[in-house]
Amino acid sequence: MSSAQSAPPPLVDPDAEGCAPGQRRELQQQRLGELVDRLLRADGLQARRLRGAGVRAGADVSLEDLAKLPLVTKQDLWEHYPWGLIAVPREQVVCLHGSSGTSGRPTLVPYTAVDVAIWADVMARALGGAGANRSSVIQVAYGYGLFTGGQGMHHGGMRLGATVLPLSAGMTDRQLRMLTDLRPDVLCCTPSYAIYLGEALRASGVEPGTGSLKVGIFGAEPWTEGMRTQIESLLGLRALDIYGLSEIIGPGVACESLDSGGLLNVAEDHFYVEAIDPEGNPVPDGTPGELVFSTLTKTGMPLLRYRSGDIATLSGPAEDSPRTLRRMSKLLGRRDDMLVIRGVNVFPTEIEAVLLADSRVGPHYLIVEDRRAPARPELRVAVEPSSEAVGAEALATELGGALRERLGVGCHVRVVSAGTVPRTEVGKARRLERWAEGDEVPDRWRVLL
Ligand code: DLL
Repeated sequence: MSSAQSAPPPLVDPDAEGCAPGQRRELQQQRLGELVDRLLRADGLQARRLRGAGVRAGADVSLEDLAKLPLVTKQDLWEHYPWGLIAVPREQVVCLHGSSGTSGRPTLVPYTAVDVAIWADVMARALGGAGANRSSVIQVAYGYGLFTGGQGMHHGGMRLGATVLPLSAGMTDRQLRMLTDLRPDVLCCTPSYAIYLGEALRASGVEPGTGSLKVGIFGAEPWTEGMRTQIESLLGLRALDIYGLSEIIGPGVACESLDSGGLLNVAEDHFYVEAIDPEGNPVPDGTPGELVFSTLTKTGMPLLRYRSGDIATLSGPAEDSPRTLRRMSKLLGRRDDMLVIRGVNVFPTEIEAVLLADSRVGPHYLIVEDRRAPARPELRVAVEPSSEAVGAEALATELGGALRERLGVGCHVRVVSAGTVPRTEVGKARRLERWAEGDEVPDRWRVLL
């Protein structure tokens, strides 16, 4: 770890992270042309759509006109399962990764050696921006497997020259043992597992701040500023956000650094980012929009204008930082997670922000969108008290009031006994349930009615 956390951590790749924005734009323009040429040569779905839009060569396309080009969606990838929109001969594919997805069918993504090298580079930058260096020991508690979390951190840590401890997710006793025996300074895992681990650490008698950890790099699922505070106090470290998606590369598409002012630096020399409204029009910086990425340099499954479904705001680089990359906010939600309750748009993250701002609420909770009576959709929230001393009735009433004020819509809050909400040890937390017309409410959730 860099010893002085107040000084910005040094750039791992100064040309890429610190060049003048105008110079980067020229590089992006050149790479965009090369990407379009690669897609046209591959002669697949994206080439057909490009030709349909009148594009005959990379030279026809400019960054200014990008918004006029066709978009690619997850549906397109599913329709080309299992090899996706592969653009190279199969022999050039060195590995596949992907995500299990909520609708059953995984999204698989083929990587070439070039792609893995890009991934290692952007992940080394992410780790460096968090203060890690060659002497760091990085405990990787993201899952290893098809999921990109473990492997992405692993590639980046090795590229940085640090020592990687590939524990994967779960087996909490072993995680605690390694924290004690090897004294890692960097922890990488999902934010929900960070809380789980922090609670386990505390239960084992270790006081926060007395351990070796200095920074944690948490992502792969939504988490709020409230969770950040909770994780920092449980684990005694600085908690940073990292964002990515398998379709684009995995983790490392964007990441917070110690000096990025709470926003995430986008690796925009490799992944050009746009934010669009539901009609597909670009939104100005600072306005929430759906993130759309173009993989300027990837070769296995290059994507032009991939709709991520993720909502965030974009902004320029941090002032006074050597990093000149554009930044994105923490994710505000997903296009398809947006709940419309009696005409009011609600993102689960807004509910979480209210819950986690109240110290009487424990870290495990569940949000239910109840549409069993389609004409009268309801929001239900189950929370666990943070201690036995908490008065359940008063908490439920006060949270109900705070939620109505924040969301503009009423919400049924139930305080359930500790241990009722399912825990996440491995994989991503599920904090949102949806009940549709005709659904039976599972027995364990009758308490919510
Ligand atoms: O979750 C890649 C990743 C691994 C990111 C480890 C960070 C750390 P997928 O499994 O394909 O890839 O899921 C991608 O997860 O579209 C977001 O909706 C969500 N997501 C990823 N990072 C964040 C984050 C990995 N920091 C999907 N905050 C994305 C909120 C996130 N949601």
